[in-house]
Amino acid sequence: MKILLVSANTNTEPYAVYPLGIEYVAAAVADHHRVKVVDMNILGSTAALADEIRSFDPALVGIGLRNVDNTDVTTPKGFVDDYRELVATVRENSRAVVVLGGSGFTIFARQMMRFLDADYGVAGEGERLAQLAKAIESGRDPAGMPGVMTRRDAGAIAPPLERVPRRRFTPDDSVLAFYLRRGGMLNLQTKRGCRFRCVYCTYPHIEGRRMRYAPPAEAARTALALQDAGARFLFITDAVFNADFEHSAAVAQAFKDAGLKIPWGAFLSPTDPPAGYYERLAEAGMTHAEFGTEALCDPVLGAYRKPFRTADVFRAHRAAREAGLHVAHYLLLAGPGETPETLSRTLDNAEKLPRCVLFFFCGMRIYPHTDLYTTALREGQISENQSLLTPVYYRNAHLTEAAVTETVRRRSRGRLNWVLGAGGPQTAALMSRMYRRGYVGPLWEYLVR
Ligand code: B12
Repeated sequence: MKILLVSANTNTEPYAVYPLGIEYVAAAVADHHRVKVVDMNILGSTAALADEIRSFDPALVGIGLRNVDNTDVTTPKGFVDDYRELVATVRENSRAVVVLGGSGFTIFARQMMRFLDADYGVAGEGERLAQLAKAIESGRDPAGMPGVMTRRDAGAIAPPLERVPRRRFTPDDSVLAFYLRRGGMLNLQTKRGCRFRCVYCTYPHIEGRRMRYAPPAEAARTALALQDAGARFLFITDAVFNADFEHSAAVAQAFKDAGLKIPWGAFLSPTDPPAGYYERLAEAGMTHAEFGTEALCDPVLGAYRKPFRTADVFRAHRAAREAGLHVAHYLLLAGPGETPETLSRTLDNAEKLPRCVLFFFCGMRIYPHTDLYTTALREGQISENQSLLTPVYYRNAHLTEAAVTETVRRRSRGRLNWVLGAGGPQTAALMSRMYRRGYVGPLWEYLVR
């Protein structure tokens, strides 16, 4: 059958992100169906989408929902109303079956099915669309298939696939050109799954807890293919790249052996690294380390259930800096356990981290399928039937988000390297001007002080 896959993401803050998830889904169905991928970042309007639908005339339209909102209390933005308009456009222009998927969908699958009035959804890994499409084509009822949601049956997330599917990167020039013009950044996944138990985090739900690895040589082949297609920077999208020191170091070694020339970056946990770890990554071309640090105060790190303590952060920071990497830390303030004293301690310690950028997120969004959700339920902050599609932030007993934002704003005055949230629209506008002038990559290194 004809399948149209739509990447619905039009968020360009901090920058436009290449739709990697849709690429995996397209590869999973391409052998048995005629597949076309469209990207709302490129189409630009639902009118243009309507034209695509009418000319391709698909029997199934799969819509990839990556973001629900920007999780930023300082400049909040939501995207689900746009998605509703998108589904309405599909309905007005075809009789195709509508299937939803993507990380944002996976977090809120039940609510999204209802809110967007979809026929089916695939929660978790979208490669399972292959089985769903087969069932639809042969007239079988897909209810009960792993990961499949129907109108009647809410279903459950499927157990993770045994292996990370091999990426079949077949460059689509128009899509590539769009992203290559804006910072030259493409992305790459070297494993799926997250074994950590951070109280607020959705990653183990989206990707599963069991880590499944792409063979390092295969990751390196993909990296080279991306480089050959024109990428000038690679972002590794793994939940936590160094969650397995051995595999991540082997991936770096494979990049080096394959002769990868372009720089790359990744999300890391500031756990105490083995000797020489960051040197090995740097020698293989890593330039940007983005640490999910969240707090610099041990009782808060404990309450967030982070797998490290403040002393580890300083050690990881030093090791990454000594290896010559650009370093950023993401901080997540006002979660459970935060008090005015712990906040001061985190900010005092932040001042002691030399030569880096700090991104401060002032408020912890409550997501279903997390321990924070259970805590917020128990504390009466949310109710069981409440939809969290419109963000609800954890209500800290001692501090409001506004008070925390004000404190961070005050203490960050005059410091270019202390950024509220991801920087908001001004930062994104500045970045896109720099991209137009030929700058490459995440660009936050220009703020390092
Ligand atoms: C890496 C990452 C980033 C990197 C991306 C770098 C890059 N160049 O690629 C950076 C740091 C830039 C980033 C930024 C942001 N991110 Co982010 N990011 C991630 C992360 C960790 C991985 C995303 C990824 O690429 N995964 C790998 C691909 C292969 O997986 P996938 O896209 O999920 O696709 C699979 C399935 O979802 C499904 N699928 C996908 N599409 C479709 C379509 C159909 C039809 C079907 C059936 C299935 C399907 O199948 C795919 C293959 O199995 C996720 C969390 C996570 N663990 O998923 C958050 C996540 C996507 N980010 C999130 C957010 C909020 C943001 C920001 C808004 C944050 C901010 N305030 O700046 C920005 C938005 C950027 C933008 N322009 O859109 C949220 C989205 C949920 C929400 N609240 O909206 C997530 C889920 C994290 C969270 N808080 O839970 N992010």
